[in-house]
Amino acid sequence: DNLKVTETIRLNQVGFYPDEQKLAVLLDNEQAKGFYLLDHHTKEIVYEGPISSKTSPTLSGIPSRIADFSDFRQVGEFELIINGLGKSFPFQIQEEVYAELGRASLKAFYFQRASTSLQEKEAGAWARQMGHPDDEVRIHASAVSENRPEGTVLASPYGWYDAGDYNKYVVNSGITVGTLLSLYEDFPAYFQSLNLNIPESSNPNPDLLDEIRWNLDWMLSMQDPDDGGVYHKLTTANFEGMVAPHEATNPRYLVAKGTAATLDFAAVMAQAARVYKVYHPEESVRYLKAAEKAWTWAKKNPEVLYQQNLMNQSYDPDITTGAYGDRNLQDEWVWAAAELFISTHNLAYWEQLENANQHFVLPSWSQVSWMGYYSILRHQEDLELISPEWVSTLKANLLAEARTHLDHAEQSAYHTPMGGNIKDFVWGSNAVASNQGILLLYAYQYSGEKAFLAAALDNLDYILGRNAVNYCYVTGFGSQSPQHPHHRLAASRPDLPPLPGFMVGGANPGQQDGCEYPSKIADESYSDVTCSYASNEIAINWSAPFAYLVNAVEALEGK
Ligand code: 9MR
Repeated sequence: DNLKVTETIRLNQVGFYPDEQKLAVLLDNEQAKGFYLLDHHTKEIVYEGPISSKTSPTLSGIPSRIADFSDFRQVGEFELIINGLGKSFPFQIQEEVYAELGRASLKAFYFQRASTSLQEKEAGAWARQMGHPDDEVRIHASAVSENRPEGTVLASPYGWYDAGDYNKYVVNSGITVGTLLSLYEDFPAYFQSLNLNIPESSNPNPDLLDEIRWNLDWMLSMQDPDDGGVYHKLTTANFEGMVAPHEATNPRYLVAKGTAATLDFAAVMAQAARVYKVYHPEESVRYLKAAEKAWTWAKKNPEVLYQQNLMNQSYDPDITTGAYGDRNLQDEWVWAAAELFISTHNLAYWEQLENANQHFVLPSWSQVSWMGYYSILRHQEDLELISPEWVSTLKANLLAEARTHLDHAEQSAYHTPMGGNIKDFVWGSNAVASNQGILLLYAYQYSGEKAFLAAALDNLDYILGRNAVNYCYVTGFGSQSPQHPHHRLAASRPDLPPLPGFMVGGANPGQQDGCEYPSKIADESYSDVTCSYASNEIAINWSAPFAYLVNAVEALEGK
């Protein structure tokens, strides 16, 4: 019992399914040959196994070896011991081992709600006053039009705070909502009974759909009803201090309409139109009209890029918050056309898709073509109009890309697809790991090959602790998780633990925040300090793919 936890053993700090792969990684130059598992409560030895003889170096050059206990299927709580080194963090082996994590990852969106107070019944210790009513938002000089001249004040309430900051950005909201609606469309049965304990939980509709509506309602108000164009963002001129929502009261503005925001809006509204048809038929009609109107605006304004620095030179006030300034909109056209085509079967949208680039590109806020392609594959049976060759090219591209990730897992020090390419370590790298996981789950479902499911779980293991920093990157879960996320809701309540269920951005050698980091190595570039917005912020577009991965795995595995 006097064994100390050792930093040399890295594993998923939450746990494993009884019937799936279970790996730990040992980082050490020594000669340990074997490991054993202890029951965390009785301290009995329940399993013994060898450590692999094969080593592969980490990015910092330490040899890593694998302890594989996949064939240990007993449920309970355990720790892994290596004689002479110490023990691992404790972990569970259970059916539904990620059920609570899955709910928390979605409840996180409720915590991000703008324009409302949170009550103790739902928010517990994190109950808070109403902030950002957004009932009087000013039109920014970059957004004035004939129908909305200078001095216009509008209401644009609700929505989720984007991230650690309190602004609301359509482009980033777009991929977030698209990812969550896709989660629902892929596993509708799972969400019929999933209770998130939100204010709408007592109504008969799935809580996930109620939560998403909070943001859809806001997005609708970002469209100019006269011409269908969509404003890029609703924001203060500059980032506010690390204060509570009700203390962040600087004026907020609707900023410039743009084609990226308008197409992302069109995609999301078209998808929402079909998802909400049964639950909210009238809203569904509204969503589709909004989507079509946005498309029409985009057709007339196909290349209006959001260029924050250039365009604000002559504007007052200057806007310095998140830019989400995409320079290439080909993928936004694909996503919008795909969702509109699926929801309407109108051939005009198919024409936009027919000759589009079908190469696989991992989704991110600026790369959304595969948001559309995933949807087409999901609905392929209802779309007789499409040529079978076109669909099989898509599927082949998806599977080929997924296979490269199997190779990456084989070769990498942590046995994870994540990090197989050094370029995976961007700002928000944990969302890269999550989105790779989503790709791998699709590959599993389209091929039936279990290796893809195992690789998706490898990336989940990465996020939950089998990584170069020994962190479970999700607040409130695991033995060592972020304590100081760059998150105004958390930083303004230093008396409380961080709000739970949020995955932070993760390792990012760019280190653009200039904070102190423990290392310059790509996968070690993580710093658990409030200062570090480039590695330790939370964001809705990272929460969404993480929530997809965890909940999809539960939906597929759950008994
Ligand atoms: O996630 C965004 C990342 O891809 C960009 O490199 C970075 C710098 O522009 O911005 C990130 O998004 C931030 C946004 O601009 C403002 N809210 C917080 C977001 C997460 O850090």
